[in-house]
Amino acid sequence: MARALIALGGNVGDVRATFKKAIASICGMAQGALLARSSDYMTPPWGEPQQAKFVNACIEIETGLDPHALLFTLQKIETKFGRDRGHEPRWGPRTLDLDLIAYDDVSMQKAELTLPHPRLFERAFVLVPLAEIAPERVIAGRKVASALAGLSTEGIERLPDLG
Ligand code: PH2
Ligand code: MG
Ligand code: MG
Repeated sequence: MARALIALGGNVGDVRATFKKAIASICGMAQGALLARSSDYMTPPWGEPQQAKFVNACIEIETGLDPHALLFTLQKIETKFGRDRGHEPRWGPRTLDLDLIAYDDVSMQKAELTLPHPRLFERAFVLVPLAEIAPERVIAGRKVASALAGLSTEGIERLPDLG
């Protein structure tokens, strides 16, 4: 079994309800188990500021799938929850985005999949939830908590747990 870190994001619909169902789908479809789940965070939109705030979170799972099979599974789950990759602007609004951040210590650069995620260290909306569940994790030679210390977290708010 491998361990994978996955970032969740969305800003269309009831995103927190979508996350709950999507996490159950991920665990079912990835022959996996949920090892950790961060809180949900409200985050200012990055890339394209003229849109609703996002909700972001991170999870760690154990999975029997290889990286490509896991990526394909995450894309299927995005589609199931209303994502339409063919008809959406690059940094625009979406119901559900599932990004594979890291898979064990695998490093790969393929057109369809780069591991660890190449833009991880630019994005406080990924590092804040990630630091909640894996502050000591070293990814691409950098400790998550220290990578976060170098970024602005302005406007990022932890949301209270849903009952
Ligand atoms: N995802 C995007 C574009 N911008 N901004 C935040 N805060 N969080 C996201 O998950 C996000 C974004 C497109 O995938
Ligand atoms: Mg993303
Ligand atoms: Mg994505």
